[in-house]
Amino acid sequence: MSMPTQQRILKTALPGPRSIELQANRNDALANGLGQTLPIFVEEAGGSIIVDVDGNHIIDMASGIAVTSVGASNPRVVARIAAQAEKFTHTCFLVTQYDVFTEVAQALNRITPGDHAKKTALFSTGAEAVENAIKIARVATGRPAVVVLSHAYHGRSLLTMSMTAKNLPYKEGFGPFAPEVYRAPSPYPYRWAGGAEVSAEEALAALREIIVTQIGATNVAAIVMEPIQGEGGFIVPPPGYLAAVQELATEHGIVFVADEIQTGLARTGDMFACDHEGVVPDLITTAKALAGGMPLAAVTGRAEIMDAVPAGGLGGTYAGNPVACAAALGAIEAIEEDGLVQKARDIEALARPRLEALAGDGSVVGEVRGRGAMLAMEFVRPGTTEPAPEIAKAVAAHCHAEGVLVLVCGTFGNVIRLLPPLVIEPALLDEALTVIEQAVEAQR
Ligand code: PLZ
Repeated sequence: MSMPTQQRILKTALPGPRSIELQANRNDALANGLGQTLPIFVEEAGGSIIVDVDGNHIIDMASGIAVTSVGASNPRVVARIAAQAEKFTHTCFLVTQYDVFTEVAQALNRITPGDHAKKTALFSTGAEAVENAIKIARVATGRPAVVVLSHAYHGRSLLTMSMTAKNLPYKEGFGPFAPEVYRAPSPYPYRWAGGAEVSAEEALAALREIIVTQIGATNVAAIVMEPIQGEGGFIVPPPGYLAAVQELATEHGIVFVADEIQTGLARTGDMFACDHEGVVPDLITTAKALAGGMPLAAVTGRAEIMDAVPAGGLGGTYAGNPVACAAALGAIEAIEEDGLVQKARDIEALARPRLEALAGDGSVVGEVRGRGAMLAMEFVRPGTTEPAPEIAKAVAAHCHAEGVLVLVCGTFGNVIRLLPPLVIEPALLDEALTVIEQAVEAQR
């Protein structure tokens, strides 16, 4: 296996002629509902470089939405995939079993927050993991209601779409939605009503009011939260908030589910974002970075909750596919052996000050936030906090034209997020940041 040169190389304008050709076929063959960020077609990818069909080397600041944290085509992952594929690719774990499934479960039981007795079930996608966490919590509690936050993203299936906050493009026209989903205000310090910095107590009071007064705590099966909201705009709650939510959940026999699908597995500079504040959720959902690019997801949590569903109640034809499980063992090994938690912190140390230098009075950058290698800039009309999605779009387009792949997110579409592979070389990160700085400067 050859690793592409870890350098930005532009041979054509982006997209190049070959990508433009393939785009025409794509448009003829594919359903319109499938979106795209950068209309290039990929030939190969390795480390933090994506090579397109025109030979352009693009710096990856997206990791396929926080998936290839160990780098694209990580050798440990690729070797395990190849070895497993040689042996067998599928049996369906519900039919005949294989030990690599158990090994992934053991690893997750070990690395997730808390040292209580834990159990794991594996699935294929993040949405499936969240759905199953709710199934488990409902059986364990005998209650129906699910409480989520504004700005939340939990998936595109019926239940998880219902839990997702943003209408366009995720929900418009797709109703009716799943019942018994309730929403509390997200503590979004930059945009809390009145412009005040929200305190953990204030945000908790709003959550308590909805749970205790409106729904009735004895009707609530689960509170589901992303410890740092991802698609919603990399929103970091005030310190102490998550711990207080876990306490509230425990007080009322509610299952607290931390959706760490985007934040998990070293991304934020801790193995899990909950670790940063010593929060131990009852259940935790993982996916994305878990298997270095193969589709694998998990629910891990307190053994007594996980065991509430009788045999046969959980599963899926592909749930815990052996090739994906083998990839996960490679990815977890890379995270642990190659010190990727520390690498995420190093990325923050290098990137954050440079992003922060772009913010300030009269800047289009209203706020820089995030943690570890999960960093974002929120764009506003200068001198206000009014969202400026057109500026975020222009900055992203500038970066894309220069061969730096960044992603836009946020409820208002005005946030640029950086999710580089944790293995990114400092020189390459430095170059990507220079392009990003130029793109922001061009908007001043
Ligand atoms: N929970 C916190 O971030 C996936 C969505 C991409 P799946 N986020 C990327 C898109 O537009 O479809 C995500 C997440 C959190 C759940 C999910 C869902 O994970 O693997 O996409 O189903």
